Amino acid sequence: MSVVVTVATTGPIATKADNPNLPTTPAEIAEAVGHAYDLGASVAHVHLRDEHERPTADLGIAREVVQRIEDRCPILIQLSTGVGLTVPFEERAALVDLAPAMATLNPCSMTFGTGEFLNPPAGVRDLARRMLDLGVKPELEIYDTGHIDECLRLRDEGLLPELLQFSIVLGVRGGAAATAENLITMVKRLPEDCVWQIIAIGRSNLELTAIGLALGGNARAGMEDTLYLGKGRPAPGNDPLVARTVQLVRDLDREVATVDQTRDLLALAR
Ligand code: KMH
Ligand code: ZN
Repeated sequence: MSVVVTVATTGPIATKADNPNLPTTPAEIAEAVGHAYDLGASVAHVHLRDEHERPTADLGIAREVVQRIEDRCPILIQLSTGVGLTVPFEERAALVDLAPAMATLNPCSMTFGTGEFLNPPAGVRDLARRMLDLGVKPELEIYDTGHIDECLRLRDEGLLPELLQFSIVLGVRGGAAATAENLITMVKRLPEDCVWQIIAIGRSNLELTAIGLALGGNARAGMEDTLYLGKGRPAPGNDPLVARTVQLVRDLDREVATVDQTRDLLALAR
């Protein structure tokens, strides 16, 4: 089966002070996404920043970023409703009203680095219902095994569409560590008939992405997940991170999915 490659150019926390090549303005984000599309990515996971590089759910900035990406390429847009730790849940949730093809759904509150990531049960349910009504496909971000159980509860409550789509996030302080053992444990706990990818934060990014691909998962690449190409080698941008992931897919004798194939593989609304 073809592999869906998602690019995550920016994320909620790092700034240009951490790596000056991090795209943060709408033009920079759209340009990085456009390059990733040219390299083989079919999904863009998008975080927004304000003029001070702070994470934001500002709808004007969101519209501008979406428009710039759409002007550049037909990549499928997945807006992050995680947004950033400082942005209130209701503002984050309102982003799905722009009706992107996809958006993230984080099922549980947790410690996240040195901060708090708030995803209250009632708010998560309202957001899931809104996404279902709007035909916005949720990508379920799971940071520990209990998050899988919570997603299955949402499914049983009729709040999720067919073909659950999971991101197994490993390496966030407050969630499961980025180890192969944790990845295998999480994969074994997933329901049958779902699609998934590993989001490996930090220095194990490449190895765990490779293991995820070998286990049959999809792949994600970009500066949201690691600012480095290797130890002591800051990434000069998103391009080499995406390019090496696409190469990895091909070296494993799998094909990179086109946008059209991705729509089918992820059972997206047409
Ligand atoms: N950077 C991820 C680990 C989301 O996009 O919904 C967390 C995140 C969630 O950014
Ligand atoms: Zn994200």
